[in-house]
Amino acid sequence: MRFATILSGLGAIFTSSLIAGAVWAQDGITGLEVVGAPHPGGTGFHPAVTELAHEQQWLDHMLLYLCIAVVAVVVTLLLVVILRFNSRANPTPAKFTHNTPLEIAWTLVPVLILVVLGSFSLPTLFKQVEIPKADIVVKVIGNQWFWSYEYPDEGISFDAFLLGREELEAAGYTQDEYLLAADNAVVLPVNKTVVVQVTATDVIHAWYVPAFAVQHSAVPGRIGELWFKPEKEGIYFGQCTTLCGKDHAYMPITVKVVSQEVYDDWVARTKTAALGTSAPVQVASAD
Ligand SMILES: [Cu+2]
Repeated sequence: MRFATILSGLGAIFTSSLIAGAVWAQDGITGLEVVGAPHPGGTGFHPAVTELAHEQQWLDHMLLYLCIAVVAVVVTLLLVVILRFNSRANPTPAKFTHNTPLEIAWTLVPVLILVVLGSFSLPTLFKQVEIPKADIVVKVIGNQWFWSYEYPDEGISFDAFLLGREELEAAGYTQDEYLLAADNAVVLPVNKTVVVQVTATDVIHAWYVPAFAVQHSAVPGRIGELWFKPEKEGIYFGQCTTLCGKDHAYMPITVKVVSQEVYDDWVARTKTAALGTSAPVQVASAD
């Protein structure tokens, strides 16, 4: 029974890797590796592919080690108190109530830890909100329940809807990528500074791509900005991260990072083709 389960699991992995090897979709971009995606049982981050993501993940690990050190010190002190100062080991307790050097130490040490933390995390925080000069600008609009994208400099606009389970393979994705794959991906060139302007039409949504370490609320009537510079070609998945109504879980984000040549080709093809439902509609003239 267990052997059969393992066999079928291995079969599924083999099949999915075969399918993943030949990713294609209606944008005509094939052969991209899926880089930024969750994995069953995974607890870590998506692979970091932007400067911000590298810095944030380094900060997270540094914080984790610092927390472990603090917990170790506190647990050791607790154990010392429990073992050395219980009523049997220490029947007549000391009566003093103050110890000035100790009080100065337990005030200064946390202050020092906070200063160290701030000196490492604030530069990354500022880097995140100081928007550099863009090579590509993309406007992202959250709707109940899909995303609209505009490339103002290229005159491209399209909507991105969730791909149904039955549509995944035809678009080059696997069943594991259900709720992550959208019918139209955001296509971007590798190693270019991308500035994303985020807004919404109805309620508050949030645009989030973990591998780029970017997330911004999409608020109706406001434009927020984020930036990133992806270092690796591939497919990256994200999701709406502000509860925006009943279909909140069904408005995924798919980003394809490609070479400059593939991007230029995609721009040229997309300008002439009607993508999604936001393509200009031909209205019959009155006369
Ligand atoms: Cu949402």
